Amino acid sequence: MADPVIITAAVVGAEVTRAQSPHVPYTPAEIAQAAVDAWRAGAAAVHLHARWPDGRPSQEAAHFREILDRVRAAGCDAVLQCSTGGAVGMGLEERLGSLVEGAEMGTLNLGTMNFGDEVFLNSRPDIVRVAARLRERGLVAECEVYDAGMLDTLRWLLAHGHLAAPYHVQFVLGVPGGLGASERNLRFLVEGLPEPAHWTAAGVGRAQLELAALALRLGGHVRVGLEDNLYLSKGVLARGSHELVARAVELARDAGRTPATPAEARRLLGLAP
Ligand code: KMH
Ligand code: ZN
Repeated sequence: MADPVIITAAVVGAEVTRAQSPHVPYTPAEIAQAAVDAWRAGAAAVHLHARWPDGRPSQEAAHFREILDRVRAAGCDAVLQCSTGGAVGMGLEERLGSLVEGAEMGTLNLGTMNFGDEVFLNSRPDIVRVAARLRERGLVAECEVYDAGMLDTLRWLLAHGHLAAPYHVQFVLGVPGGLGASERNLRFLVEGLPEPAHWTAAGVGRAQLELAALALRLGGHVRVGLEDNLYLSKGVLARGSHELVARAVELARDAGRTPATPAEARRLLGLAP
């Protein structure tokens, strides 16, 4: 019997804009509302970025604090995961501004890569620094893997004591510059995971729901939401990440998997109850 599936909602990233979809949340209030809506639709965890009110990416602690406070004030008990990736071009200390009180997980991006037409910088010393900060704050690392070699970096971190269980692996496939979102690629990555092998898959763009269906079949967890994909189906914009979460819930049921509650997600992720 496969584990319950943790559905993570990535409600806004650093790249999508209101010019692409009017449903992209910007202010802390809008982002918090998107997170709560996604939780109500069945997400057990939310992956969070922040924006300035004009839409520019922000890693300001004050923005993250406001988002987390609003989410909890709404009675939402979803697992709260803050991005340390931020946006391409940000400095490392700026990126770490997101790790505020109340966060439970933080992302750990496992390598430098082309990210569209830009370069997402994550040198090995910087990765070690982020891992140390997560450990100091008592946060579980969500290891973001965009390409196959990043799994070797994961193994290196583990072998050198920079990272230890509990940690979680997030395969983000389909970023232009990273590994494509194909079944062959996901199977290859899953086979290469070190133990304990807890993983989620996120497909970028139109691959999102297809990759979610595949991850469900392979026993993994899924991430959906506007950070990675704006469309519910061809030409139909999702009116929020909650619509994509609702679709992921249907796909889970079709695959014979039960959506995890936040309490179940915390148990699976090794987080405090
Ligand atoms: N915005 C991307 C450059 C993360 O959240 O840690 C990085 C990102 C990863 O979104
Ligand atoms: Zn992100």
